[in-house]
Amino acid sequence: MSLRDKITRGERIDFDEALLLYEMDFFELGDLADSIRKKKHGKKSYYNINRHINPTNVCADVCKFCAYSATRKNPNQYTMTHNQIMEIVKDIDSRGATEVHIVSAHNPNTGMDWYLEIFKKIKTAYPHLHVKALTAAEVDFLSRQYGKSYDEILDLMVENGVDSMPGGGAEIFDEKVRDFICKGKVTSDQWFEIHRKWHERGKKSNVTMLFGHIESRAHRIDHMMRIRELQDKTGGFNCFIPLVYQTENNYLNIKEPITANEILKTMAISRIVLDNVANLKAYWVTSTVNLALVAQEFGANDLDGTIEKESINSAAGAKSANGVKLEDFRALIKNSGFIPVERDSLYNEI
Ligand code: V47
Repeated sequence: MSLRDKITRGERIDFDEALLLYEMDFFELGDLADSIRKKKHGKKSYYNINRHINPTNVCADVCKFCAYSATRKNPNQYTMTHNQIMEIVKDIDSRGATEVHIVSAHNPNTGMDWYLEIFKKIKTAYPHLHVKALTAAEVDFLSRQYGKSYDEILDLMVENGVDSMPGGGAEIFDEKVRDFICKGKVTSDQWFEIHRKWHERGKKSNVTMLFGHIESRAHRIDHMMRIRELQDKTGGFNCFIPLVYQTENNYLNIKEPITANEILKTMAISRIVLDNVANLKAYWVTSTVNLALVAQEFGANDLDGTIEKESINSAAGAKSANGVKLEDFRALIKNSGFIPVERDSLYNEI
């Protein structure tokens, strides 16, 4: 049986087969991913009305790909007060947002309550807002910094009103690549341990992959395989988000950025390999809006959201600092031949 037939029949493929997909004709590969997308989601493309808040850029860890952290190339440190964060939340709530996505650097100076109590404040004032917050990298940082176990931190997150966890900090799971690009931060095993424990609490999370830097195709496939393995056990991942590495203002110093073809191939392959993860997000912030629209033909069924403000990827060159207008976003999805559908953070249609 050919690989194409195997995939068309819905059979699971292994590591070597997944790697072979990179050699397949570009449009044939896109067609295969698209047929899976159509079976699962038809022509619907999901988005949500959300706001990213990055409350501090002071960081105890050093990741070579990061342009956001203030301890490196960016001399402008900031740490928001809870009042400043609440002002932002008040504003977005009045304009119809359903989700706040809160991710910080690893700031050793704020105390643990600064990280956790803000969620309770948001939930108390806006119980209808979904709070997606704290990556596994932050959980690991808080655990190390304040001598608490992962279980204790995760329980505090639940108590304080965190609804789901974002997928950041995954980077590339291969240990050698990880050691080079972000040594000292949460390890791959720890990243999975934290998400497994979170899923065991009945909660959902996302998972990212940072690609287009020093990793090989095999590292990307390995990354996907590890995700598929945990998802078989817990079913807790809502969405896979391949993040395209942005080249500016960081220490990885990649001279040849990844091509659009390779990005689309990787999206399509992830749709095929991750047969147990329902949603594939083309995160327009790192892929550009135009390529995210094309990615809809290569398996992607989610375009994230309006975002409004974003600091991590835009620091490294992404053109995302001010988000995108809702009407423009819907029109773009429609004009590209898909049906824009607003979703909540757990992928219920609104
Ligand atoms: O973990 C850092 C990445 C991530 C760069 O869960 C970079 O819904 C590209 O995780 N080039 C944070 N990427 C963002 C993130 C995310 C984004 C959108 C949605 C969700 C979700 C999660 O940003 C970090 C890191 O992998 N990042 N530097 C860079 N130079």
